[in-house]
Amino acid sequence: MTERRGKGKPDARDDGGDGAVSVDRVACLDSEGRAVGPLPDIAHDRASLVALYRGMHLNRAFDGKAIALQRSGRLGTYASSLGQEAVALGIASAMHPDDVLLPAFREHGTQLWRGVSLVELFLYWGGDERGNDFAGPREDFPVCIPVASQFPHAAGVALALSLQDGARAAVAVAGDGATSKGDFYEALNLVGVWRLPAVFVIANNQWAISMRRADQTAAQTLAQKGVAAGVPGVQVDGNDVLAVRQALLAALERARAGHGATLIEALTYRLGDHTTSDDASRYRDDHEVEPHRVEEPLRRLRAFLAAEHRWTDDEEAALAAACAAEVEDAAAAYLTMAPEPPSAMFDHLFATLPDDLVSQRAAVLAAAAGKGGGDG
Ligand SMILES: Cc1ncc(C[n+]2csc(CCOP(=O)(O)OP(=O)(O)O)c2C)c(N)n1
Ligand SMILES: [Mg+2]
Repeated sequence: MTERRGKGKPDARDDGGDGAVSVDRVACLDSEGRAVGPLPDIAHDRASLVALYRGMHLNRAFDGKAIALQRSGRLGTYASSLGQEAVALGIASAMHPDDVLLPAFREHGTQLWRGVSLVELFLYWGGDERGNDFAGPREDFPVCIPVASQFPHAAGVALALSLQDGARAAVAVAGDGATSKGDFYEALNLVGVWRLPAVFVIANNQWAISMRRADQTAAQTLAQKGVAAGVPGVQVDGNDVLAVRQALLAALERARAGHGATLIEALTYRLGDHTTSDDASRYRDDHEVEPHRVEEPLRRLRAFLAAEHRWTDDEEAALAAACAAEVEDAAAAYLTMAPEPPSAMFDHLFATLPDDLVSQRAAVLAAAAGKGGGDG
């Protein structure tokens, strides 16, 4: 692992702005999968690396199927994580099972690794609240669509965890655009001043829908946004799963030791559309995207596996086929499940329905019954 302190401008706005702030940057592998310095132990452990690689493959297979289902009218609007799989798996593989994840909406790979099932993910993206009631990590938060609102929640979770035995941490994930929100700054301030066991991960994929990173904020890096809150910020190569994992391990260790929160900016790129409702070609030239395809994380880890662990084409084909089959089976199971009645939107939100919503719930059911639906 290589750590550089304040050298160059790895993800800077190229405006020569003054007041540059030094941030560390973590990297393990270059885009061809070659070591850029001493590697962490996991790099020498074939089985663990293959497990990570499998997690990234499964993430990508899920993405592909989800988009196909949306295009054929069998899933709702979907947010792809194409190109961001190293962020997802780097986070997942560093966390303890009893840490608490507060994801945004592209952390499918993190959720899968932590035990959310493929069927539950399909259900969620199909608009079925049962997908958020996952059997696996019961204390993890569901997908968070309101941008940056997971950060105040994470501060609250971290406060609760700090009042317990201090052995657990809250990990919140969001995008570059989320760092422009008040929620982000307020939560960062709290986890800083109360030295809470929290890790805030920013998946900087360079775009917030159609807005470029450089048009979003004048900060030279997003990591340095921690400085004013007294929270150390670090940049990491977000296409390098080993580097993301190392950055998370260090931050989690710090949190568990009672030293407080860390802000991690993972530099990556959104290779796909913002969601299935978007058409990025309307605001982004393919020439810009092309070089980032070479940087993408699966290609990189595969190159390392081939060079250092004799990963073969046959093993690659078998792994891809196994992931595809797992996703197909889950999609088939999802498609055979009867949807919940429309009253489910009330039932999953409240333990006890407030009085003023009782009549609304009844009206929804009556309307559904009128259309041949019902509560059945
Ligand atoms: C509070 C709020 N405002 C606006 C939106 C609409 N919206 C959804 S995603 C998004 C951009 C998010 O960009 P970024 O934080 O970089 O995450 P990315 O989508 O790139 O992963 C916006 C504005 C929203 N979901 N929530
Ligand atoms: Mg973004």
